Amino acid sequence: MRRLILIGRSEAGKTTLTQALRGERIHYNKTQSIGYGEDFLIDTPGEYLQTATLGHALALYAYEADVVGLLMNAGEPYSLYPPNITCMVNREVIGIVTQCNEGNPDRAENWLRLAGCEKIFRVDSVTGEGVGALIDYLNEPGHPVYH
Ligand SMILES: Nc1nc2c(ncn2[C@@H]2O[C@H](COP(=O)(O)OP(=O)(O)OP(=O)(O)O)[C@@H](O)[C@H]2O)c(=O)[nH]1
Ligand SMILES: [Mg+2]
Repeated sequence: MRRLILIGRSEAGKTTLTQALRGERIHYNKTQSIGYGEDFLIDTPGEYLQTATLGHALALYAYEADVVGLLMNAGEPYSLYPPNITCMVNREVIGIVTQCNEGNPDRAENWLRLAGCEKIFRVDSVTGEGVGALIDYLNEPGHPVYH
C-alpha cells in the first residue's frame, strides 16, 4: 500500500481522516507533531502549513511518502495553497475535500485544482463516505512506490 502524507490547515480533518482510513473510532485528538508510524499514513500539524518557517518540514516529509494529500475542509473560507504548488514535489499530489456534505465542496475542489491537483477525492470521515475510494486508490497497482 502506498504511503500517504496528509497536509492541510488546522481543522482541515487530517487526523479524523487517518482514523477513518485505519478503521478506528473517530475522536478529536489535536496533532502536536508529525505522526510518523510504521503504517501507510503520515499525519502533520496544521500549523506546519500555516507558518511559513515550518513549511519546510512538510516539504521534507513529503519525500518519505509515495502520495501527497492536500486537504481542504468544504467549509474553509479561503485557500492557503498557492497556484500550482504541486510542482514542488516529485510525488503524486491528490486533493481531498473533507466534510464534503457541508459547506461548499465545489469551491474547495476548485481551489485544490488551482493548486495543481488533478485527482480529487471527496470524503466525510465521520460517515465514512468516500474513504473506501481513497483506500482503493492507495492500493492501485502501477504507481511508483518510493518508501
Ligand atoms: N462531519 C465531519 N467532521 C469532520 C470531518 N473531518 C474533520 N471533522 C471534524 O473537524 C474537527 C477537526 O478535525 P481534525 O481531524 O482534528 O483536524 P486536523 O486537520 O487534524 O487539525 P490539526 O491537528 O489541528 O492540524 C473535528 O472535530 C472533526 O470531528 C469530516 O469529514 N466530517
Ligand atoms: Mg490533526
